[in-house]
Amino acid sequence: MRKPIIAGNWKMFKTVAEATSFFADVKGKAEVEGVESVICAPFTNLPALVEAAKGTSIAIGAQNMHFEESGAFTGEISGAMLKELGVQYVILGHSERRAYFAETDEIVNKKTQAAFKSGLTPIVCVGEKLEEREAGHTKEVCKVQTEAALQGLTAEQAAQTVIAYEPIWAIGTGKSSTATDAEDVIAYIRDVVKGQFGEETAAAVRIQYGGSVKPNNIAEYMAQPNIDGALVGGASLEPASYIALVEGAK
Ligand code: G2H
Repeated sequence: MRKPIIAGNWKMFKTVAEATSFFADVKGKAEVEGVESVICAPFTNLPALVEAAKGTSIAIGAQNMHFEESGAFTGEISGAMLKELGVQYVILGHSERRAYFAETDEIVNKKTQAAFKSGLTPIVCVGEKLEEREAGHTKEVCKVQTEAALQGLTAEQAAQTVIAYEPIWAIGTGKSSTATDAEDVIAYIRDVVKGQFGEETAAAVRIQYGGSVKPNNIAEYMAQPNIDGALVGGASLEPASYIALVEGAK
């Protein structure tokens, strides 16, 4: 009953010309019935991608936004600005933003609430660092981050949120979490949502795995009962690879 969702996180890759060429290659192919396909691109690509995606089933997402609606925040973009373009999703609290741009759980929570206010669906990232994993704190870290990110939402909003479990040590390193390890943590995160919002919300919320997902390992993750798709960086940048990921999520 939960629709699988593949989201490409392009990070700081692709010019507008490269993005439109990519889209022309995946149009009609990275569109599989029963799978939601989302491309989260740099801000500069969003108008062209939203235009290109018209009439397709591919949704366009951003990778960040500010929590305020407007104001003196040089260099920032608001949820309303994204919504006006036709953007539907926004990645929030990615570990790269937490690590390099000092995003705290409190900031991620403000952004999650602001995303809903603007009519955007947040893809909220949680996940542990290598030292936290080695110290046996994986679940505790994910619990704290998940509860903080969802705090103040209605149960309905929480159910619509997409959570991406991304163990930081597996991001862009080629070291992926095994599917059974990822399932164990993701099932736990679902339990955390149950504690916070109840059984119905927990059963509805989609939880992705992220971290070195590739066409050759997507099936293993999708075979797990609690894994509802993937947030994919590197392997989402090539059209053939992105198409294979969407097909693999069926
Ligand atoms: C994790 C992931 C996408 P990659 O950051 O969010 O990237 O698939 O390159 O590990």
